[in-house]
Amino acid sequence: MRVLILAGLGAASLGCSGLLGGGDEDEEGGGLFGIGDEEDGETEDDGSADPDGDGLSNDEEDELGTDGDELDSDGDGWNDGEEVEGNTDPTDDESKPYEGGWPIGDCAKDIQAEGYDEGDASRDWVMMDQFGEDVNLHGFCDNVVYLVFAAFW
Ligand SMILES: [Ca+2]
Ligand SMILES: [Ca+2]
Ligand SMILES: [Ca+2]
Repeated sequence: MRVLILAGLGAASLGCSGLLGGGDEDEEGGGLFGIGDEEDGETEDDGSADPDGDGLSNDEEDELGTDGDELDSDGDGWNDGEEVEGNTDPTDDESKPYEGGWPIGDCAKDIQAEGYDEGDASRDWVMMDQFGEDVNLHGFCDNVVYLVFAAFW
């Protein structure tokens, strides 16, 4: 009877070791049994994984030309996912979301400027806002823009 109990504990111990083992090496220093070596089975080769946590999968990062291991590929202070959501270029540090809070329209890159006559799609131009940030007219393409001009002599 006593021999059977010991044999049962031995089998249970081997079962736990097998479940938690996860590999021969502790790759990320998570301690015994390989805990933390991989998050939810994600690996860098997994196209649907997001190892840098920017909200973009490895496949999306490949398509955009961004770094799948870098939260902010162009170093402009905005992470790649925020840039895609904000319709800016995550590979261009000059292109970033408008800090004044106004969303940049997805249509900004599709505008065909015609000129300055009545009914024309205006050429794009840049002005500085109250925060000292450059603002492009075409960035507001999804919105009604009310322009006020004045001249003084
Ligand atoms: Ca990512
Ligand atoms: Ca960025
Ligand atoms: Ca950018």
